[in-house]
Amino acid sequence: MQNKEFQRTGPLMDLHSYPAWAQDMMQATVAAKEKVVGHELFAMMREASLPAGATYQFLVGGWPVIEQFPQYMAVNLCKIQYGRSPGENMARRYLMRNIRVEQNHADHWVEWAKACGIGMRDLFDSQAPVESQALNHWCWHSCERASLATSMAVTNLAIEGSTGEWATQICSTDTYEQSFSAELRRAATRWLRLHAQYDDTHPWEALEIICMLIGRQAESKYVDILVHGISNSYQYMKLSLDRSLALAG
Ligand code: HXD
Ligand code: FE
Repeated sequence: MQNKEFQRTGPLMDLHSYPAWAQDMMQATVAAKEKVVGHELFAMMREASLPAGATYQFLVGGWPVIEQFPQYMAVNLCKIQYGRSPGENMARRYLMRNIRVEQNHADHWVEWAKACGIGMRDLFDSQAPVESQALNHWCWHSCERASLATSMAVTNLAIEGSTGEWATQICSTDTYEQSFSAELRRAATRWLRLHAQYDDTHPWEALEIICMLIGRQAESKYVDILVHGISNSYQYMKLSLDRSLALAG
């Protein structure tokens, strides 16, 4: 048992610091991730050429996930028993700390929407299309039914990891930021800037926790479940983005 435990020695943000099964898992999901990160909607947002209707669908459709993200983490927190393993101890700290951090992120999404002319009632009362609701449903399903490691992979690793990358792309030029009036600029892009990768360690910390929970070796059946869960998150994100673009057309 002892020798199967994973304790990271290499740098946090280097895939080689993780067990071979985790490297394979990341490799197996990279294509699905690229379809999110490289999505046309984000490219248009970066160029400030996204039609207002698509911006509306994106911000309104994404809201349930933003609002409920800390709640998914809270469900995962309930799976943990203090002191049971180093992985659970680290997950406990991570989840408690980041639930607090996410408190502000919902506020920043509301500000982003407001700067785009979308009021709180639009966010709170609009019925998002099922294609956009699906990501939220998937997150609840996973967090309520799957293991701690699997549901952290579905949410903290897949959703926050890819989000770090697409937010970085949008922030890679100042075109989008400049498309807002000077007094709205900062508030409009705060959510994006906070999620833009640069030194975002969150998804890596999630990967480290997942590896500590599972260990140096993983059964291939379990790796398949993780790969499937991570890919599902990317596919649901893409589904929502596709629908947002289609509805604006
Ligand atoms: C993607 C739209 C189609 C949903 C993006 C979800 C990003 C969740 C990031 C997480 O940290 C929660 C938050 O509000 O900051
Ligand atoms: Fe966040």
